[in-house]
Amino acid sequence: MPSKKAKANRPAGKAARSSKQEALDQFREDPEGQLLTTDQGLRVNDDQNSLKAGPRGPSLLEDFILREKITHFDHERIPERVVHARGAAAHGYFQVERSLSRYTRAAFLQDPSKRTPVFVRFSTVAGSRGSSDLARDVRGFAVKFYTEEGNFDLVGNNIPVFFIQDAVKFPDLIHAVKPEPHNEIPQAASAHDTFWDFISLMPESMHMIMWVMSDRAIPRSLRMMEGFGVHTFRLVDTRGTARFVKFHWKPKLGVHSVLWDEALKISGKDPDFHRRDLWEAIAAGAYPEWELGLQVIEEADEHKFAFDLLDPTKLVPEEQVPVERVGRLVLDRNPDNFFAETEQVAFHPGHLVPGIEFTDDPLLQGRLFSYTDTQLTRLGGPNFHEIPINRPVAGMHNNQRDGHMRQNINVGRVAYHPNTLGGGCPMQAGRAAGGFATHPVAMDGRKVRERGEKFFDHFSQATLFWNSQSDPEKQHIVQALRFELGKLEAAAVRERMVGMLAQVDRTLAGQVAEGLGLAVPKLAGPLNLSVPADADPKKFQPIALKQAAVARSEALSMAQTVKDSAATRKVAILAAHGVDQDAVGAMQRALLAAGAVPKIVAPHGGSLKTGDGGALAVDFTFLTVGSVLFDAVFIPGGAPSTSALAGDAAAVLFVRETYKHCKAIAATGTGLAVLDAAGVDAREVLTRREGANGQLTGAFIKAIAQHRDWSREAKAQTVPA
Ligand code: HDE
Repeated sequence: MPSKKAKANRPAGKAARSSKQEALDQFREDPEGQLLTTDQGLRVNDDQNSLKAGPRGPSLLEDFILREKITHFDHERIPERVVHARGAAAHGYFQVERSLSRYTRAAFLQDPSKRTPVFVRFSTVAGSRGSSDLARDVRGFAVKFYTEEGNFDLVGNNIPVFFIQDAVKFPDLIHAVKPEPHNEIPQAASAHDTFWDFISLMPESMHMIMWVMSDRAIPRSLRMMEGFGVHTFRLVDTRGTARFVKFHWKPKLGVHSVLWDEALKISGKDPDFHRRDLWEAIAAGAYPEWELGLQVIEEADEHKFAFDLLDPTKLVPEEQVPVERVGRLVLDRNPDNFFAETEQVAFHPGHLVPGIEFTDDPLLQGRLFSYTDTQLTRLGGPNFHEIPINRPVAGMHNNQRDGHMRQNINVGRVAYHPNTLGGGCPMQAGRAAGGFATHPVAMDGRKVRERGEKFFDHFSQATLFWNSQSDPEKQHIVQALRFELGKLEAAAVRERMVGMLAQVDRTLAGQVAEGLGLAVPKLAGPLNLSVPADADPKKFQPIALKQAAVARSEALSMAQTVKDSAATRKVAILAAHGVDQDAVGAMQRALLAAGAVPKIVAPHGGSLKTGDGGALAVDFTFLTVGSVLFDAVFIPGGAPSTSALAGDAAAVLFVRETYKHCKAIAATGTGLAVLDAAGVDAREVLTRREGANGQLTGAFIKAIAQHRDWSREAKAQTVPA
């Protein structure tokens, strides 16, 4: 029976619980009103003292209660994921908008009235489990759909391409980016020699490098990221017609990022920034939402593109194949227990349902091996599918038996197929009964260690990405590369990287080189590639730059993203004793009505005396938060309050940083004095010296929805902070 407490944890007003929630309920503990027991159910009378020979004597080995408790504690940790160790997850559901029967037979994609339960885990890649959320990194975006035909996992990222083309290079890539092995420095950062040494020898990584040096790699929120299946997959319909497909997740709140300077500071102020943001939004009922997008390509069109559909370092420009929006992903419930759910969930790109299949992408093919293999070490054996979070809601019946920590109690004497003694059960399922039958893809080839010819076009999509960026985005890429390469000790690696960037775009290379104090090589030098022994190096040179079919792709820039809502944005209202309560109240009401989250930030905790003699509760102090944890700042008037703030270095820094990071700022009445103290030009922000605030609040909310005013960026650099 689900416990009272478990019921209380569920979002109020939700429709009937999903089958997955019901399945999880069986395993949910209810400690409320219970007596303490050992693991064997023995009630414990003293949990404060171990058993000793006399009050001051040695502990006794026979104390089985102490031994059981300590032994369990000693084994609490399991190996963290070798990549994607740092993660946060949530439950929710997926629903198609209309049947996708024209593309796929997958049952969960047929009926728009049906909600399929999901568990979604977001992650960074390089850092350890305890690392900062704000590392410059690609983010994992892994979705487990608990469908009635079994689990389907879409194990993707927030960037549509990858560093490498072939699985055999994955351990090298990860060894290069992880902390260097001799001193384990740096944590969760690519700004070090081994990473760039490897990258400077891997021209195929240049497209991905453009993305990870862009603001995409430092999201404002996990709720404001796109997701991508990365590889090309296949959809197969009931008639057996197959089509290629690229999967996309489009966030309802748009794609937004922070600045690198903020990322560095957030890592200090709140390294849990992203997981806290996800948790708080769900707890507040502001459920994160994405639309599922499909780019569907007929099999006959496989070779129509300048690039190879099997190459995971290439994307299909949306101008060439539009993204069809077909369904909705909503996250509406936080996990009950981080370890049991977020840590123990096991994803696998080979967890498929009939109607969805993979392709021969050589990176994906390697992944099909890796994910089960890694669980054997991480989760300790072959029964990880029995852990509640991994169990399918569709029944599990087969002749797999035994192994570490087996939980199912299989009955009867038959554990083989075919059999007559078990009535032939469990029986194979025909297609009509949902049996998975691999699409019979034609294959013809020699056994070789080679890549398709088009895989060697390494730069044209890197150039396409660069050309598609807005000016501020380009500047951020240049700064990111200056930062990363500026951290290198090996000068030769730095130079090699500038040479590599010159192949993408000479202006880009020139700007990066200028920051590093280097010159851009006149002609791109011979690329020092890793080629197989005995191979003809010419065969491994990148092929000549092709004229890309698309010169610019709007979808690759964040400039045109959704900017219509201030919902869930955090707004700091700076106040001290004597603050103008009317101004605070009006702004709070307007922000709350827009779905934003106003918080009072003051020089001290407790409450403030307002100008009209009332009291205002303080949420945070300048010591416990920083401007980087907010999206915008409002400075209400009230002479005693604003003169205290103008004289408080922490408050002044708060305002300066908000300005420098191009966020919305509003000030009313004597609040303008605080702008002055911060050296912020009042003409650049929203102000109202006196009178009603109606217009100001509206303009402020609009400015927050815009996310940032990048036009301010260059000027803001001159304000000292
Ligand atoms: Fe993964 N990857 N990966 N990966 N990956 C893992 O599996 C691996 C790749 C991705 O939240 C591991 O259970 C290989 C691409 C995500 O639990 C491991 C290769 C993409 C997650 C593994 C790749 C991903 C993982 C570590 C190259 C984007 C986190 C723990 C052949 C499409 C899932 C685990 C979660 C996790 C191997 C490349 C996404 C070791 C060998 C490309 C989102 O099995």
